[in-house]
Amino acid sequence: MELWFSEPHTPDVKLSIRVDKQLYSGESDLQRIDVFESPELGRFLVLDGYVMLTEKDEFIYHEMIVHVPMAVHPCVKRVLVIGAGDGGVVRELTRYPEIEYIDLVEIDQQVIQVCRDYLPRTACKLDDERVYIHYEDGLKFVRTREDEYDLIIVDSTDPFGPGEGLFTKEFYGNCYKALREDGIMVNQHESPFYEADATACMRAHKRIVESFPISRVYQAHIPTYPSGHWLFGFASKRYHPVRDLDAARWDERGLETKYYTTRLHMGAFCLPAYVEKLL
Ligand code: AG3
Repeated sequence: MELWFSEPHTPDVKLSIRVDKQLYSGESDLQRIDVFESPELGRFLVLDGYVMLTEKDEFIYHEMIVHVPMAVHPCVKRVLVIGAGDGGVVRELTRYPEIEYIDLVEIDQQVIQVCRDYLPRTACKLDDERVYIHYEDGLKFVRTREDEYDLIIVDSTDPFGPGEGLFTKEFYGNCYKALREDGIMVNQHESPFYEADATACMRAHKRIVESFPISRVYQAHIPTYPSGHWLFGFASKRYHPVRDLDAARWDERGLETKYYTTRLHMGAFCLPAYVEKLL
């Protein structure tokens, strides 16, 4: 018998992935957590029925959410990561020796445990000595911080359920306060393609525009997310994401990447006409 996992992307469109076996299934206090093994996409993590990552394409998301701000800011030492219990963001960040510490704020302890157990490729750097894990609501955590971080990365779920608060004006305002005078905030911004997602994404974008002097949107192609066309928000107090990109400095590091390049970085901020119109 064939086993398939399906995620509805709209009431009329689904993504289906053939599954070899289910490695984990459980309920935390906050959500349902599943991990499957699949022939085409490797292992994949599902929260409340939505695919969070697959081993085959997570590099795209994690490289784009980390290397874009890291190639712009001249010296990142203190980083706050919200969500991201799978460890993918932390894995990419720990490749930068100048980073002194990373506060990882994940609301669901069980997500981290399941990822440690079943997704070693993303969870592999969660024990790095610079990483401090806080099991807290990111919304509350940022309220208590001021003028501390060079970079905040918001790796949330979709804008409903446990991640909802991470798309609010209050949250973005507190992130602004928690950043130092030249800090950058990057967040995952959903897809512009299907109407319901696009509406959520535009609402969030408007709130960011109101909270930060510089705010731009960039894109990547992530095959397993709804429509495959994914956006990220870049919000900043001082640096412009393209004019302040120091490509020579980043290229000199010699970091090996599978998706991100400084050439692609510049193009990623050029958006399709229909997306420009939405913003
Ligand atoms: N966080 C954003 C995933 C959103 C996917 N949405 C969906 N499948 N409907 C990804 C976490 C990776 N660290």
